Amino acid sequence: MSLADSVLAGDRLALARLLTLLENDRPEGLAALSDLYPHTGRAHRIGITGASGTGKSSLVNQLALQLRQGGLSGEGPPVSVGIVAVDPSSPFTGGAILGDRIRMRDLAGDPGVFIRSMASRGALGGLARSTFSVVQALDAAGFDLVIIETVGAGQVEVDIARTAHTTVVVDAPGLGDDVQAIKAGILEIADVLVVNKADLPGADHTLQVLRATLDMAQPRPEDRRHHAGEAVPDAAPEAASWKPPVLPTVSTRGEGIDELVTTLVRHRTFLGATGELARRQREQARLEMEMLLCEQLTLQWRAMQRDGAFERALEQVVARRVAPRQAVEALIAGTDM
Ligand SMILES: Nc1nc2c(ncn2[C@@H]2O[C@H](COP(=O)(O)OP(=O)(O)O)[C@@H](O)[C@H]2O)c(=O)[nH]1
Ligand SMILES: [Mg+2]
Repeated sequence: MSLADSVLAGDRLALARLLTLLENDRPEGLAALSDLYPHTGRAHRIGITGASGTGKSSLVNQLALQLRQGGLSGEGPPVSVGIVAVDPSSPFTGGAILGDRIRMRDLAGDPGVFIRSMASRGALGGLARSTFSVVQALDAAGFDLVIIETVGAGQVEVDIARTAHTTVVVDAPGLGDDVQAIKAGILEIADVLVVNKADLPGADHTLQVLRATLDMAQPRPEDRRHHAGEAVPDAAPEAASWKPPVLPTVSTRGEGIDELVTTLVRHRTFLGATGELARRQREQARLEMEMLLCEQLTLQWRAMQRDGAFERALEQVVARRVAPRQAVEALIAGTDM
């Protein structure tokens, strides 16, 4: 049986092997993923992002437990959950990953749950790209839900969050990062906001600040669609707008998780009913293709260059004799400097 067939048949060891191949950019992995791609598109992808220590991993743990026990409605059949934890701030296979494993121990041994931790890849964009691949593999493997936990710090994390259908931004009181989150442009990608650690003092204040900020920042639906570059002509305007709710949770005690699950289901319904789901899926495919195109073109171009041409051009730029744009134009034109 091929690797792709084993993954489709539900073989978890084969899935783990595939994910390792994908993380290491191995051709066998990429070939298997190409075979699996037609089987993707079924999972609902939920991105969970926010500053370190806000309680994202604890929240993911609770979400998964809830979904395994009561499904999407609280009393429905359990849904299977694939979890990808991405933490570029811990490039070593120590701390955060071990922490995630331990916190997610409640889920260990449940065949309906699969947890994968990913650390940073060296190459720029490498982490986002390998995360896309891992999420696709979990989708093809048949998980109903794929949860992607990222530390919302920079562009890479925002890119990763964009692979989600529903993005949950997690904040917590006392971290002073209400403003930081807004700076990072992270609020703009939030479909749902969670103020976790609602048991701590200051939680009400954080809830208020976020609600007020959203009221100010919320673009009108028309603007949103204009910004997205694609109209949704057949959707009624009122149905086409979604105001991100702000929900308090205490993930250490499992409080507020029911409401979060209900909201996630409601958002999924909204996406489907307004055509936004199809639009997001198209944008995701576009983002991934553009990323791959940049990467492949750069690799091809590098292979064609005379040895040291880039370094020589770099010297000229560092010495301020040539502007970066001029240097790049010369490199592409093949004029050595
Ligand atoms: N008081 C309180 N602590 C929490 C809550 N959720 C998580 N924590 C604690 O916050 C710390 C960071 O949690 P973690 O889930 O690793 O955060 P992450 O870095 O965002 O993934 C841990 O010590 C958790 O036990 C909560 O709702 N209330
Ligand atoms: Mg975490």
